[in-house]
Amino acid sequence: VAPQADLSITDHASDWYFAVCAIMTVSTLAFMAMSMGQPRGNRLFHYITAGITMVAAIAYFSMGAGLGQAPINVEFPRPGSAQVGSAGSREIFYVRYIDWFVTTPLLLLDLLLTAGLPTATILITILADEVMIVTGLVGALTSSSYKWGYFVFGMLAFFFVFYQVAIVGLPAARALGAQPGSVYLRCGVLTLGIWFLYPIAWGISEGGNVIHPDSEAIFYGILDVIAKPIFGFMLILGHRNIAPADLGL
Ligand code: RET
Repeated sequence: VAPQADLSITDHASDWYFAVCAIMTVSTLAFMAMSMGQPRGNRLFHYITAGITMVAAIAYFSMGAGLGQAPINVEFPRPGSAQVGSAGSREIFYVRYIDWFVTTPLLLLDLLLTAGLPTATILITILADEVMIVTGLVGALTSSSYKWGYFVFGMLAFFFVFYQVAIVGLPAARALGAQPGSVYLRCGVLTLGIWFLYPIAWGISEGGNVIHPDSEAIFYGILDVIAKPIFGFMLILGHRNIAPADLGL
């Protein structure tokens, strides 16, 4: 296996991380500006979505500065690295998980409120989501192969979230009318399609130590831009044609 390119973008003051920080910041300002064109009672989805990108902007600021990370011991360094077969270390950006712990429940709230689901259904889905993120964090910080145990718990929680969004949410959104049905379908498909790639990124980064942390930065960065700002614009533009009262809000 050829050595993997070391782009030195996870060392310190990374332009890539700061670029994603800028995208998140500009999106936050755009969502707040868009809210001003609406009566106060119609701003719920703008506020939730702006909160999501604001938290991400701060997480990316931290990672750009080389902060919010800690090294863990890795027994089998990635293929191609000079340390193959020996012990080494890998930086784990735990600040991602602090971001996700706050923002993934808000993303689910955006989606599940659009489907008008009962409070109990929304709460249990968010609880499963928090289990998914925390097991991912603890697994990422674990050096021994017990980390894969945490990954399995996280995947089980993820399947529960997936089920609620796909099987429970879609018919509920459609029952509310053509507009909520179509916004939910578009945003839901985007969400499930993108969220599915996170455990894959985890498996080859924090999990298996297969790709360089620089590649991890690019992988998660692209996913985060699609899952937060792009999802957010789709959702907010879709809600222009839906009255909050139609969703029971
Ligand atoms: C982990 C590892 C444990 C198993 C699973 C995971 C899924 C994470 C997901 C994260 C989504 C993050 C988003 C961030 C927005 O910018 C924790 C990686 C299933 C789905 C949408």
